Amino acid sequence: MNWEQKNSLLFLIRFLLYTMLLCCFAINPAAADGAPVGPPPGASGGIMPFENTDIRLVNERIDVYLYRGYYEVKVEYEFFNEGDTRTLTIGFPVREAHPAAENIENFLAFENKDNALAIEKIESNIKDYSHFYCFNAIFHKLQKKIIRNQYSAHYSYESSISPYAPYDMPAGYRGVSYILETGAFWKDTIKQVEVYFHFMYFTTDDLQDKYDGRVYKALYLQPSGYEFVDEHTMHLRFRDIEPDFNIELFFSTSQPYVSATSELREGDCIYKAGNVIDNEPATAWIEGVSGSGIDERIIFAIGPIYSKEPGSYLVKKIGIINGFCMNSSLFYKNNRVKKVRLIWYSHYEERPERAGDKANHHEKIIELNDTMQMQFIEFEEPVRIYEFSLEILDVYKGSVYDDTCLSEVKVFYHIPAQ
Ligand SMILES: [Ca+2]
Ligand SMILES: [Ca+2]
Repeated sequence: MNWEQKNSLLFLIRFLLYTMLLCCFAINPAAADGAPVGPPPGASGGIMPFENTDIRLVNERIDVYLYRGYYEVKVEYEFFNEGDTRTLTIGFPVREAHPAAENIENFLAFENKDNALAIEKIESNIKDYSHFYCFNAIFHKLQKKIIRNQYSAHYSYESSISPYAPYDMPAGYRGVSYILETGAFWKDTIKQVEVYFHFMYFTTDDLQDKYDGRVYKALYLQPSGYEFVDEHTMHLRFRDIEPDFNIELFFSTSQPYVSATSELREGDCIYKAGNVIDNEPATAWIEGVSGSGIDERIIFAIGPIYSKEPGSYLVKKIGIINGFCMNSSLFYKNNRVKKVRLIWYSHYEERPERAGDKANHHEKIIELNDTMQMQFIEFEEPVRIYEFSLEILDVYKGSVYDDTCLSEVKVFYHIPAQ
């Protein structure tokens, strides 16, 4: 590797401040902006970033894709070399993960269009960083260069209250972080940094404040100043910055946990309860008892299920796609729900079915339409729901099968005004 060295008192002071800052944020597995790296002066083994005086990081775009069990990050850097042609080792530092979270996986680097660069994992010389993913890139004199990185990572503390959290968070939050500070090792300021968070398995509607005696925000982003581009995309922009901060996102969705009193099995295929929350009308929950499935129930736990704390959500309406909506032929061959009992509990109880707390138990009987469109159970005022179930009371008979189906159930939450 072609190492470069630069060492000034000023740089060391800044570097110390910078590593101190990192310690404060050591809560997530995180990767950072690629920085020019080299061996530290007078030390053997390990590497650390150094200040670069020729190459400017002009623009940077960070796309974070939030999936159910992990997230994926894609970064595109646009560099401009104001000096002579040189080969530089760029290091992407990886922070030691919180023990509850896993580290970064599948790290890749590309230059120009799709030219993959060889990656070498090198020990870090910096406290809190376990190693750097390094690759070499040639920067030609007075030339623009595009470099892309991508990796996947696991969310931090999705199921417990973290003692490391920067503010009080109840259980069930997911954390994502990206260290922007290392971008400051390039020459001058970064002209523009754009960050997009893509919600791949939920929408802004699913972001939900939590209540358990107090209110916890569903979305916490540092720094603030985001905007929603659409219901799946959040955007942040910085102009002309020498980054001295990092990006920290915590979010809480209210994806229900679904179960049912029975599920139809046909060979390897299970028409499981979870099919009603996959945002796919072509998949359905089908009751698994002989006959029409009267009295069978599908149950939605929407409260913070990992928590022993009482908690609940404010629900404004529940959307239902009736029947088996893969196509209209299957819709009419199978039963559809005609009458349903909605039962809900406002707060957590050890055994809600048998509980004697009448104030916590609510129900409502609803007639559903025989249609493939989404229909709604609306509440006059938002109601507090910890858990609810739908019980089949009557059906529209199918022309072929005596199996009752539901394709989708979507909970619409009340989001309080700011
Ligand atoms: Ca479905
Ligand atoms: Ca049946």
